[in-house]
Amino acid sequence: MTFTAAEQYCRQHGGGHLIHVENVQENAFIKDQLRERKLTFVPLSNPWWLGITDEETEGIWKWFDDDSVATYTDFQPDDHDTLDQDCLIFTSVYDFRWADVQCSYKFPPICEIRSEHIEPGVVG
Ligand SMILES: [Ca+2]
Ligand SMILES: [Ca+2]
Repeated sequence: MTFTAAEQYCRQHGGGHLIHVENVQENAFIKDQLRERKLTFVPLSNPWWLGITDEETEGIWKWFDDDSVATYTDFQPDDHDTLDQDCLIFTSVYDFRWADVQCSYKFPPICEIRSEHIEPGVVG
């Protein structure tokens, strides 16, 4: 699903949002979870949406849930300031560092409800 559809999905499944990664500990936790999952999805780059975008101001990444500017980020090098790529994914291509892509691409969401992380495989 697209970035917008993914956020909608999270709201409709438990009232959460696409994941907001606050700090290095949370990021490491999620990356570990993603690494443990087998690469059964197509494409095999195993992409997952984060709840963040720089659609409003190019290069200023804001979390979608509370409109706050990201303080902690884990961009894969040299790939977070492309004009037409305003959304971010975790992808195994970069060992789950964050890569920017077009928001219209279709990837699965990682939803977050408060401090719990719920992945699509779990919620159906
Ligand atoms: Ca969080
Ligand atoms: Ca951009």
